[in-house]
Amino acid sequence: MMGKKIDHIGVAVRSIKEVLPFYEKTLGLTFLGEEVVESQRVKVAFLQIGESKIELLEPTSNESAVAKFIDKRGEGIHHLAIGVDKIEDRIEEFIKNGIPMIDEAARQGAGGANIAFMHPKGTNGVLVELCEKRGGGCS
Ligand code: CMX
Repeated sequence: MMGKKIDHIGVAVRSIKEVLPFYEKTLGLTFLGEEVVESQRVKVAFLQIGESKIELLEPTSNESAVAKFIDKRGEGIHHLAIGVDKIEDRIEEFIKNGIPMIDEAARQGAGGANIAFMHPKGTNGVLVELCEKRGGGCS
């Protein structure tokens, strides 16, 4: 099987600070930390939920893909991240099978993980992230 588990679900928010009490206090999830991913123009925060995580995504610029998403659709579920092994092999397979990839090579995401996004036009409207951990987290 290609996917090992759901690594995380990405949720687009206007302000991590404003929504964090809902996830931490109301839902009782454990806050794992936050970081800025400059290349994606987002600040991210992770919360543990079982063996998976919720990733809150706050745009740091109006040019960010997440800012564009919130403008068009409002806050809400932004992407599904699937944990995989050998991400470069997975990407190669998908390209060979004509599946549209946003990233045709893995790049570095939050926590130093290797990630690649698949285009929602090839996945029935869901932005899917492939995520390979090399000791760190995924973004
Ligand atoms: N989920 C599902 N569909 C999405 C989407 C999302 N998150 N974001 C955009 N789309 C859809 C749009 O609704 C639109 O559909 P229609 O053509 O049917 O209207 C289509 O994709 C094109 O959207 P757009 O607003 O014109 O935006 P772009 O084409 O400029 O960009 C996308 C869309 C997915 C290629 C871009 O957002 C992208 O490259 N995303 C991957 C990177 C990313 O999201 N980074 C932020 C998170 C980083 C992290 O986790 O570290």
